[in-house]
Amino acid sequence: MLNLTGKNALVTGIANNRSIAWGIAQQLHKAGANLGITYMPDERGKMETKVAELVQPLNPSLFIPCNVQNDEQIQSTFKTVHDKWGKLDILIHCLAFANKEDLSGDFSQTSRSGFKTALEISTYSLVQLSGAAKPLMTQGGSIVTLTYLGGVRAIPNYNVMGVAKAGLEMSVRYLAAELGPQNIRVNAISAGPIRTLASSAVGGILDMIHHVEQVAPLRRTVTQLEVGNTAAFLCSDLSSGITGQVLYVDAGYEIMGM
Ligand code: NAD
Ligand code: 0WE
Repeated sequence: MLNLTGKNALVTGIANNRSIAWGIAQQLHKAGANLGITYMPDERGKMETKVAELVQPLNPSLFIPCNVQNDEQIQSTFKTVHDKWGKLDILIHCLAFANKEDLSGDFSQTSRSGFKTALEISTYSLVQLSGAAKPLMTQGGSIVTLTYLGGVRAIPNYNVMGVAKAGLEMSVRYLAAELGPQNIRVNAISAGPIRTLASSAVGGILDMIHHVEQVAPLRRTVTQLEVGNTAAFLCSDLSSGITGQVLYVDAGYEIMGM
């Protein structure tokens, strides 16, 4: 049975009720995990209010601002986890960002600063959060991140985010190799396209979803809750032998050649 009672889970990346991280948080809660939620702070505190209201039914015992571009916020996030929980069992990394101008047009025109931004927020953040989580995962642990097929195939307009996801997937392997001896497992879920805040800001996402509905073996897209169930599996003892892997939760789309 999938049982996460007694497990402390830190979930990043909830922006609204369409976020993949929200689907994951709900399934971890359902499996009995004790939740800590981080959110991306903004000047007016709108995000804090919105996310706090959304997650309230899941009774999170921690609610912490954490912009991954800010070293102090990362440090203080894990200090809070240490002080309030003592140990951490589960880390969900569910965030990405590239400048909008770098998600269309010619990849060769990506600026140095746009390349840096995408890889800092979308790739380096997994390395940094994992490094901070490592000393707190004293009873082993599970780290799960979200990736996309655009990290292994050239998908129109995904551009610099594809490079960031390729780096993310390789970071999963190096982290798994490093943290395995401490019984910390590190895996990625490669989700098919889902309408979220991030994806809806991308031109042509509806056409992509329509394409997947025609081609994927299951003839549909996947939901945030399906991704959440796979995340719960990867965080549970049911997956105790799996580490360093990229699991496709994409209605089978990845296997198709045409
Ligand atoms: P989303 O917009 O709901 O989530 C993205 C999150 O990233 C937001 O919560 C945002 O606040 C956070 N974020 C951005 N910059 C940040 C920073 N500097 N510090 C901290 N947090 C920051 O969109 P989503 O689609 O749920 O994306 C979540 C993850 O899923 C991403 O890694 C994305 O690449 C991946 N993914 C999405 C899809 C899809 O089609 N939606 C498919 C495969 C993988
Ligand atoms: O990883 C993603 C989304 C990543 C993303 C989206 C945005 C839009 C708004 C990162 N940064 C930003 N920055 C913004 O300003 N996905 C897997 C969803 C997605 O994004 C695409 C896709 C798909 C699918 C972009 C181009 C083509 C396909």
